[in-house]
Amino acid sequence: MLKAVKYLLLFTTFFLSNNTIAGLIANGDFQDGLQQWYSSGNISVIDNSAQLATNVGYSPFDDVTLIQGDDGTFSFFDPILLTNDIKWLTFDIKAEFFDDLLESGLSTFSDVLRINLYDELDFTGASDLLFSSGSDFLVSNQWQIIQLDVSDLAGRSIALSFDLLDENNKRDAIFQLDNIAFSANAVSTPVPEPSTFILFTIAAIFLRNCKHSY
Ligand SMILES: [Ca+2]
Ligand SMILES: [Ca+2]
Ligand SMILES: [Ca+2]
Repeated sequence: MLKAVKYLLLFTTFFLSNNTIAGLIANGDFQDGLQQWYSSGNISVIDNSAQLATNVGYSPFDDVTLIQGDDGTFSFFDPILLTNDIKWLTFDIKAEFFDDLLESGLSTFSDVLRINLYDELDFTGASDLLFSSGSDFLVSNQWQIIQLDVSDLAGRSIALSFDLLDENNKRDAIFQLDNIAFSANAVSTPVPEPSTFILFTIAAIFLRNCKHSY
Protein backbone atom coordinates (compact mmCIF):
# COMPACT_ATOMS: atom_id res chain seq x y z
CA MET A 1 0.00 0.00 0.00
CA LEU A 2 2.86 2.36 0.87
CA LYS A 3 4.15 2.06 -2.67
CA ALA A 4 0.78 2.98 -4.16
CA VAL A 5 0.56 6.02 -1.88
CA LYS A 6 4.05 7.03 -2.98
CA TYR A 7 3.08 6.85 -6.66
CA LEU A 8 -0.05 8.87 -6.01
CA LEU A 9 1.94 11.49 -4.09
CA LEU A 10 4.47 11.69 -6.89
CA PHE A 11 1.66 12.09 -9.39
CA THR A 12 -0.02 14.82 -7.31
CA THR A 13 3.27 16.69 -6.90
CA PHE A 14 3.93 16.52 -10.62
CA PHE A 15 0.44 17.70 -11.44
CA LEU A 16 0.54 20.63 -9.01
CA SER A 17 3.96 21.80 -10.15
CA ASN A 18 2.85 21.56 -13.76
CA ASN A 19 -0.24 23.62 -13.00
CA THR A 20 1.77 26.49 -11.55
CA ILE A 21 3.63 26.67 -14.86
CA ALA A 22 0.62 26.41 -17.11
CA GLY A 23 -1.09 29.59 -15.96
CA LEU A 24 1.31 32.13 -17.43
CA ILE A 25 1.26 31.20 -21.09
CA ALA A 26 -2.03 30.21 -22.67
CA ASN A 27 -2.04 27.39 -25.22
CA GLY A 28 1.76 26.98 -25.01
CA ASP A 29 1.32 23.40 -26.26
CA PHE A 30 -0.65 24.51 -29.36
CA GLN A 31 -3.44 22.04 -28.61
CA ASP A 32 -5.82 24.80 -29.73
CA GLY A 33 -3.92 25.73 -32.87
CA LEU A 34 -2.71 29.33 -32.71
CA GLN A 35 -5.42 30.53 -30.35
CA GLN A 36 -4.15 32.99 -27.71
CA TRP A 37 -1.12 33.76 -29.90
CA TYR A 38 -0.70 36.75 -32.17
CA SER A 39 1.04 35.49 -35.29
CA SER A 40 2.06 36.83 -38.67
CA GLY A 41 4.03 35.47 -41.58
CA ASN A 42 4.66 31.88 -42.57
CA ILE A 43 3.35 30.09 -39.45
CA SER A 44 1.17 27.01 -39.17
CA VAL A 45 0.32 24.39 -36.60
CA ILE A 46 1.33 20.84 -37.51
CA ASP A 47 1.00 17.87 -35.13
CA ASN A 48 0.06 20.26 -32.32
CA SER A 49 3.27 22.26 -32.60
CA ALA A 50 3.92 25.64 -34.20
CA GLN A 51 5.95 25.70 -37.38
CA LEU A 52 7.73 28.91 -38.41
CA ALA A 53 9.36 29.03 -41.83
CA THR A 54 11.40 31.49 -43.87
CA ASN A 55 10.20 32.13 -47.41
CA VAL A 56 11.74 31.34 -50.77
CA GLY A 57 14.06 34.18 -51.86
CA TYR A 58 15.80 36.69 -49.64
CA SER A 59 13.06 38.49 -47.76
CA PRO A 60 14.62 39.90 -44.58
CA PHE A 61 11.61 42.03 -43.73
CA ASP A 62 9.10 39.23 -43.93
CA ASP A 63 7.56 39.24 -40.51
CA VAL A 64 7.52 35.67 -39.14
CA THR A 65 6.41 36.35 -35.61
CA LEU A 66 4.67 34.51 -32.81
CA ILE A 67 3.74 36.70 -29.84
CA GLN A 68 1.91 36.45 -26.56
CA GLY A 69 1.25 39.42 -24.29
CA ASP A 70 1.19 41.87 -27.19
CA ASP A 71 -0.12 42.21 -30.74
CA GLY A 72 3.14 43.36 -32.33
CA THR A 73 2.46 47.06 -31.68
CA PHE A 74 3.99 47.17 -28.17
CA SER A 75 0.62 48.08 -26.72
CA PHE A 76 0.91 45.20 -24.22
CA PHE A 77 -2.84 44.70 -24.52
CA ASP A 78 -2.70 41.49 -22.47
CA PRO A 79 0.75 41.23 -20.88
CA ILE A 80 2.11 38.11 -19.23
CA LEU A 81 2.53 38.71 -15.50
CA LEU A 82 5.58 36.75 -14.40
CA THR A 83 5.42 35.65 -10.78
CA ASN A 84 8.38 36.30 -8.49
CA ASP A 85 9.49 32.67 -8.50
CA ILE A 86 9.94 32.43 -12.27
CA LYS A 87 13.44 31.49 -13.36
CA TRP A 88 13.14 29.74 -16.70
CA LEU A 89 11.50 29.96 -20.08
CA THR A 90 11.34 26.42 -21.44
CA PHE A 91 10.23 25.08 -24.80
CA ASP A 92 10.75 22.17 -27.16
CA ILE A 93 12.38 22.95 -30.46
CA LYS A 94 13.69 21.37 -33.61
CA ALA A 95 14.87 22.95 -36.84
CA GLU A 96 15.53 21.91 -40.39
CA PHE A 97 17.52 23.78 -43.01
CA PHE A 98 17.33 23.36 -46.78
CA ASP A 99 18.45 25.08 -49.98
CA ASP A 100 17.00 28.39 -51.12
CA LEU A 101 18.56 28.89 -54.55
CA LEU A 102 16.91 32.28 -54.97
CA GLU A 103 19.13 33.76 -52.25
CA SER A 104 22.49 35.06 -53.48
CA GLY A 105 24.47 33.80 -50.49
CA LEU A 106 26.11 37.04 -49.33
CA SER A 107 25.62 36.12 -45.68
CA THR A 108 27.53 33.49 -43.76
CA PHE A 109 24.98 33.48 -40.91
CA SER A 110 22.25 30.87 -40.49
CA ASP A 111 18.59 31.83 -40.53
CA VAL A 112 18.00 32.66 -36.89
CA LEU A 113 15.19 32.38 -34.38
CA ARG A 114 15.17 35.26 -31.92
CA ILE A 115 13.32 35.16 -28.64
CA ASN A 116 12.50 38.51 -27.07
CA LEU A 117 11.05 39.24 -23.66
CA TYR A 118 9.91 42.85 -23.54
CA ASP A 119 9.49 44.52 -20.15
CA GLU A 120 6.23 46.46 -20.30
CA LEU A 121 7.23 49.19 -17.86
CA ASP A 122 10.85 49.76 -18.89
CA PHE A 123 10.59 52.12 -21.85
CA THR A 124 14.37 52.24 -22.29
CA GLY A 125 14.40 48.56 -23.25
CA ALA A 126 17.42 48.06 -20.98
CA SER A 127 15.84 45.19 -19.07
CA ASP A 128 14.48 43.37 -22.13
CA LEU A 129 15.98 39.94 -22.75
CA LEU A 130 17.05 38.66 -26.17
CA PHE A 131 18.13 35.12 -27.04
CA SER A 132 19.19 33.84 -30.47
CA SER A 133 19.47 30.37 -31.93
CA GLY A 134 23.03 29.46 -32.85
CA SER A 135 24.53 31.54 -30.03
CA ASP A 136 22.39 31.35 -26.88
CA PHE A 137 21.12 27.88 -27.71
CA LEU A 138 21.77 25.33 -30.43
CA VAL A 139 19.15 23.59 -32.52
CA SER A 140 19.12 20.33 -34.45
CA ASN A 141 16.65 18.29 -36.47
CA GLN A 142 15.74 16.34 -33.30
CA TRP A 143 13.32 17.61 -30.66
CA GLN A 144 15.10 18.96 -27.61
CA ILE A 145 14.17 20.96 -24.55
CA ILE A 146 15.71 24.41 -24.23
CA GLN A 147 15.60 26.38 -21.01
CA LEU A 148 16.61 30.02 -20.86
CA ASP A 149 17.34 31.93 -17.66
CA VAL A 150 14.76 34.73 -17.49
CA SER A 151 15.00 35.33 -13.74
CA ASP A 152 15.97 38.98 -14.33
CA LEU A 153 12.35 39.60 -15.34
CA ALA A 154 10.70 37.75 -12.44
CA GLY A 155 7.86 39.82 -11.02
CA ARG A 156 7.58 41.96 -14.18
CA SER A 157 4.87 42.15 -16.79
CA ILE A 158 6.15 41.27 -20.22
CA ALA A 159 5.43 40.33 -23.81
CA LEU A 160 7.11 37.28 -25.34
CA SER A 161 7.93 37.00 -29.03
CA PHE A 162 9.56 34.43 -31.30
CA ASP A 163 10.87 36.01 -34.50
CA LEU A 164 12.36 34.11 -37.41
CA LEU A 165 14.88 36.02 -39.56
CA ASP A 166 15.88 35.03 -43.07
CA GLU A 167 19.58 35.54 -43.80
CA ASN A 168 20.85 35.79 -47.40
CA ASN A 169 22.67 32.45 -47.09
CA LYS A 170 21.16 30.27 -49.85
CA ARG A 171 19.30 28.36 -47.14
CA ASP A 172 15.82 28.42 -45.68
CA ALA A 173 14.72 27.19 -42.30
CA ILE A 174 11.75 25.61 -40.60
CA PHE A 175 11.66 25.91 -36.82
CA GLN A 176 9.12 23.90 -34.83
CA LEU A 177 8.14 24.97 -31.33
CA ASP A 178 6.07 23.28 -28.64
CA ASN A 179 5.35 23.28 -24.89
CA ILE A 180 6.33 26.90 -24.31
CA ALA A 181 6.14 27.62 -20.59
CA PHE A 182 7.61 29.64 -17.75
CA SER A 183 8.76 27.70 -14.72
CA ALA A 184 10.39 28.07 -11.33
CA ASN A 185 12.38 24.85 -11.62
CA ALA A 186 14.85 23.71 -14.22
CA VAL A 187 13.85 20.75 -16.34
CA SER A 188 16.51 18.11 -15.72
CA THR A 189 14.96 15.02 -17.27
CA PRO A 190 11.89 14.57 -19.47
CA VAL A 191 8.78 14.33 -17.31
CA PRO A 192 6.31 11.54 -18.14
CA GLU A 193 2.99 12.62 -19.61
CA PRO A 194 0.14 12.60 -17.05
CA SER A 195 -1.65 9.86 -18.99
CA THR A 196 1.49 7.70 -18.87
CA PHE A 197 1.74 8.37 -15.16
CA ILE A 198 -1.90 7.39 -14.53
CA LEU A 199 -1.42 4.14 -16.48
CA PHE A 200 1.79 3.46 -14.59
CA THR A 201 0.05 4.02 -11.24
CA ILE A 202 -2.87 1.79 -12.18
CA ALA A 203 -0.49 -0.91 -13.44
CA ALA A 204 1.57 -0.73 -10.22
CA ILE A 205 -1.51 -1.11 -8.03
CA PHE A 206 -2.86 -3.90 -10.25
CA LEU A 207 0.41 -5.84 -10.17
CA ARG A 208 0.65 -5.46 -6.40
CA ASN A 209 -2.92 -6.78 -5.97
CA CYS A 210 -2.20 -9.73 -8.31
CA LYS A 211 0.89 -10.62 -6.23
CA HIS A 212 -1.18 -10.63 -3.07
CA SER A 213 -3.92 -12.82 -4.49
CA TYR A 214 -1.45 -15.64 -5.36
CA1 LIG B 1 1.87 20.38 -28.60
CA1 LIG C 1 14.69 32.65 -47.99
CA1 LIG D 1 18.03 32.32 -45.78
